[in-house]
Formats: sequence, C-alpha cells, structure tokens
Amino acid sequence: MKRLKKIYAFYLLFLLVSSSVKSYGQSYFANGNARSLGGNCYQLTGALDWQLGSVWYADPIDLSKDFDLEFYLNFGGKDNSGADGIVFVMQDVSNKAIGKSGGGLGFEGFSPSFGVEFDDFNNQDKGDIASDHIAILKNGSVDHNSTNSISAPVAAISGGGNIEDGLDHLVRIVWTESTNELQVWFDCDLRQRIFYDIQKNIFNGDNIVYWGFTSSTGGLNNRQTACLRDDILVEDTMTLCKGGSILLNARESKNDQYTWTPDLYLDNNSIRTPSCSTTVPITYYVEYKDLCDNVFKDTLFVDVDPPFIMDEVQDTLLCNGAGYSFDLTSKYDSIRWNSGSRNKIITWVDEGEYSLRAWQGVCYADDTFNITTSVSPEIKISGDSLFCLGDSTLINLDINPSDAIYQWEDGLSNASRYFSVTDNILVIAKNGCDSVSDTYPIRSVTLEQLNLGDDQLLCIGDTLV
Ligand SMILES: [Ca+2]
Ligand SMILES: [Ca+2]
Ligand SMILES: [Ca+2]
Ligand SMILES: [Ca+2]
Repeated sequence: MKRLKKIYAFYLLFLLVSSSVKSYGQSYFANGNARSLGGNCYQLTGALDWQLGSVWYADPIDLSKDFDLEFYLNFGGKDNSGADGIVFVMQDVSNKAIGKSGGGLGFEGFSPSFGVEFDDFNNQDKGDIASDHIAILKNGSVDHNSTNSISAPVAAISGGGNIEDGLDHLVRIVWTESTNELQVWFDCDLRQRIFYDIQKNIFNGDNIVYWGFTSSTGGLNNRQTACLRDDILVEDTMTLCKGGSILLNARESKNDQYTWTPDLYLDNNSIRTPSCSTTVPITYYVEYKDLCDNVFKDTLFVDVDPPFIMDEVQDTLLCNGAGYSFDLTSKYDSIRWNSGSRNKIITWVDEGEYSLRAWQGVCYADDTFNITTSVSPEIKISGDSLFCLGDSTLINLDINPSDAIYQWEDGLSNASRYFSVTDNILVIAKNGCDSVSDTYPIRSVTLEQLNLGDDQLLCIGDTLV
C-alpha cells in the first residue's frame, strides 16, 4: 500500500507538471498492445494473434467503500475464429502489471490480484465451458479447477449466446463493503454474485488497489476494447463553503430525467447536475433510470465548511535586516503565497507586495500586505568647529537613510546652516526603525592683539628679543 501511494503521489505530481496537456488519456496507464482510442476508450488488443494489453485506471479504488462501476466491453466480431476475452482486474502489483497472452487473458501470472473474466475461447485444460463465460478468479490464475477459482464459469448470456458479436456490452460491477458482496451484471442481467472479503483474502488488508482491464489474443484473435464512463466514480460526499455553491453530479441515465430530494437549496431538482447552495449539511437522494432501465436511487451527502476571516498579516516595516515570520501550521489546512510557495512556516525579508490565500477545509480567505525595509538613522555632522569671534562656521548634516526626518535642536531642519556662537549642537534624526541623536561642539575663539613695540635699528650680528 505504501508503494502504491508513492506511485500515486508521483502521478499527481506528473499531472500538476503537465496539467496544460492533461487529457483523459493520462488518467490511465496502458501497457503492452493496449492504446488509447480517445475519450475513455481503450483498445486492449488488435485483431492480431498473440496480442497482450492492460489498462489501469490512475485513481485507485477503495475496497473499504462501496463502488458501482459501469463500462462497455467489446469482444470483436469473430466468434468461432475469435479469442480470447477480457478480464476486469483489481491488483496492487503496479500500474505496469501485465500477464500472459493466449488463454492467460493478460491476467495469468501476476499476484495478488482479483479478476472477473469474460472469456470467449474454450480452453478445456483450464476448466472453461463451451459458452462464452464469466467467472471470478484470483492471483493471476485462469484455471477454474484450481484453488484460485472463486466462482465457477457461467454463460455470459443466459442460455449461452455469443458475446463476440461486434457490439458494446454494458458491464456493471457493484461492490457492497458491509456485506462483502460483489455483483457482476452483463447486458443488464445479474450473472455473478459472490460474498467474499477481497481486501482480507487477497490483498492482505490493503483497501487501496489498482483496477482496470487485461486482455489477450492467441492463435485466434479479435479486436477487443473497453470504454469507461466518465462518471464512473461518482462521489458520495461533497463539501461546499457556506455561502457558496457546488455542482452536484449524478450518473448518466437512460432518459436524462432526474429527481433530487429534498428539493432544498437546489437551482433545479430535475437535472443531472443541479447547483447546490445549502447552508447546512444535508443528504440528497437522486432517482433516475439507469442504463438498464432500472429505477436507481443514489445518495449524496453535502457537507458545509464555515467561512472564516483571516487576520494574520499587517503592512510591516522591517529594520536592519530583520524578517517577517509566519507559522500558520495550526490554523490552516493549506496556504498559497503569491510567490507560489505553499510553506506554512516562512520568513519574508524582501520589500514588496505580498498576498496569501489560506484554506480551512474547502473555505478560503485572502489577505495582502506590504513589506518595506529600512535601517536605523545615522547622523554625520561636518564643518569647522572653531571659528573666530564675530565670524561664523558652516555646519553640514549628512543623514541616512533617506526616509529619516531630522532637526536641529531649535526645530529647524535645513541640511546646512551657519552658527556664530559657541554651542554643543544637538541633532535628532528618526524614522520607523529608530530615533537617534548626535552632538557637535563648536567654539568661537578670540585672537589677542599682538604688539611688537616700536621699530628699532638692528646692526649686523646683533639679536633682538
Ligand atoms: Ca471465440
Ligand atoms: Ca479461455
Ligand atoms: Ca475461462
Ligand atoms: Ca463466442
């Protein structure tokens, strides 16, 4: 099961990466001679001898829940000269699993597996019956006489008709988990019915398994195809965000007539996909005629998640290289930032506009914020600190960063000015990060009058003090 999950996770990743070219074809894994015919149809084998193909649906099936699968099988148009048939398979080997050709039906050889075979060639050594038949087997065996036979072959068509008639045959597989009941319907007739704990007896308790089809030809052949209905796995629970709406979905009906009850919170209760805007959890029943003209009733539970308001973020100034950190792990199921990051624990440091979307269940809320960055102001004062009495000195300020506002001690805020008295100049600068101050002493000086006395006569060789 672990391995299967890993493969599945990888496949999801692949889908995400290649979503621009997503098509139905990528929802399946085709192996051997199998190939997509477009839509939900696959050719499992061509009308050639010794062909071998398998197709596995990308969404695994869950045996711990009920399911009801419908598909069309076409066995080709050659009866006595045609072979070999198709097997509906559940397995947890891999999405590449493929068995043996000929009477092996592409099923023989891989285990653990569960198969419902639609066999149109009589291999007497395997316990086949003369009629085209349906049987249930396990673990890659097509031998009805072996211990791997779960239910013996019965004619596919009551009375023993031929299924290699070139027509699409509607096949329906119904699993009821509570009673471990599996039903196989062929052309609207119930042909096989077993009570068997598939999960425990075959898959060692694993409930998540691959499912799909195998097919082969041998010394005789037919072109064999399988077409899955696109609504093959209809959800039985949906969730909407209160105040919003969601499209419900029922399966294809024979006459496109539906009745949803109760007729509450629906825009139209008689169409296949009504829009539902319920504000409370509610169970709907939808009744319609299925492809076999039986009146069919499905249940769909619609749950409601409460909307919420997010208040996680504010416009923020980050100072001196600090970051804006978030830990949203406990509050939200998932997060998506405008950068594309889905991290719930994150620290932002760069300036810019940010937005995020957060989910609680299927409800989400958006928020935006701005980050600006700055550093604490720095004051540089320059100019002559000494000047002559009666003169003045020019003092310059160089304040960084540019968002800092500043003032001299008297409230003026020019970048340069003259001072003419002794002072200890105070300058204050502030921005969102900090408020700082600096001082700068300036002093006026008085030069004494020099008196060198009267002019005197000095003879060569004399000195004068
Ligand atoms: Ca045949
Ligand atoms: Ca056979
Ligand atoms: Ca058989
Ligand atoms: Ca036949």
